[in-house]
Amino acid sequence: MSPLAKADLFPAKNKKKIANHTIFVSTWNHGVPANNEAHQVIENGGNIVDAVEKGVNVIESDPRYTSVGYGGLPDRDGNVTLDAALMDGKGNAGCVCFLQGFKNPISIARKVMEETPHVILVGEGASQFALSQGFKKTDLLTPESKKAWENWKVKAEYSPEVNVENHDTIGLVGLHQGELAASCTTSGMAFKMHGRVGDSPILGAGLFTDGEIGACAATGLGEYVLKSQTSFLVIELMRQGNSAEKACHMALSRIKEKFLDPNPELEFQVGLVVLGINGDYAGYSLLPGYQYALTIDGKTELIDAPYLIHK
Ligand code: SD4
Repeated sequence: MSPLAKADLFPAKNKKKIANHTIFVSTWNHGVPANNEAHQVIENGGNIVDAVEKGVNVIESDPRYTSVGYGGLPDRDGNVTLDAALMDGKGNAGCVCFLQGFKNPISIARKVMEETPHVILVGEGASQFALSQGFKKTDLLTPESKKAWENWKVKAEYSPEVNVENHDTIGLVGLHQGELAASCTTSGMAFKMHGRVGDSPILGAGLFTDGEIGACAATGLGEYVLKSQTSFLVIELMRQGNSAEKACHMALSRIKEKFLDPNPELEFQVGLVVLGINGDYAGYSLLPGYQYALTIDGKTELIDAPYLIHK
């Protein structure tokens, strides 16, 4: 039997030519400043990995966003624990999970990618690595996030909210001169169990990049994104010739059929951003209320995403 050609094993149907534009797509309203920064990095001569890292750094460092980095809401014991990952189109990737005391976990994830033989570092080991790379320890709990935790403790009920304040995890996917990359960073679900890690730092779930096809990132209730390998699935559906929007629709339908349809009492949000090598982009969510930011050659808009479940 003759060996299968690569094209038979991984057929990229409808492969279109590489888009000659610089495009960023990111989750939620905080995607606007993130995309703008990412575009500026390109303008200043940076590459696509620099752009998706520095773009989300802006949100990580801003305490007004209580779902990412500094000022992120803590776990139920009052600890801010961060997850982040970055992946380029060649399959290089770095991830940090359950990281405490550093403002910019995405930059530490990038160092894991570039400076270690590994892909994922967690907890204390990730902290030691960060210190060895010159990152400074910071207290991430702001007076506001501490107060929110103290208010939560009065009832101490864990119930993930849909579309919290119109921001959540930031996932950013970008394309420049035929190079793709994705980043994803979060403080995870507010008031989660200590030690919980979500989808955001896990390749295939919270993000995935294939340089021949596209890049995808996810936000929302990570447990279901993990169990569905949503970002990987979206890219594989695009490989089969589906548009970015159709691939999102199909991947979110998988979550609905598997988890929501059999359990009518369940309600949770999952939102996606996707960008194909050909410039085809989409944002899509399970429920209404999700927005994504789109920047094409420096022009940014915030878009209400189409959604799957119309009640
Ligand atoms: C997670 N997807 O940790 C992330 C962020 C989040 O509601 O908190 N979503 O599950």
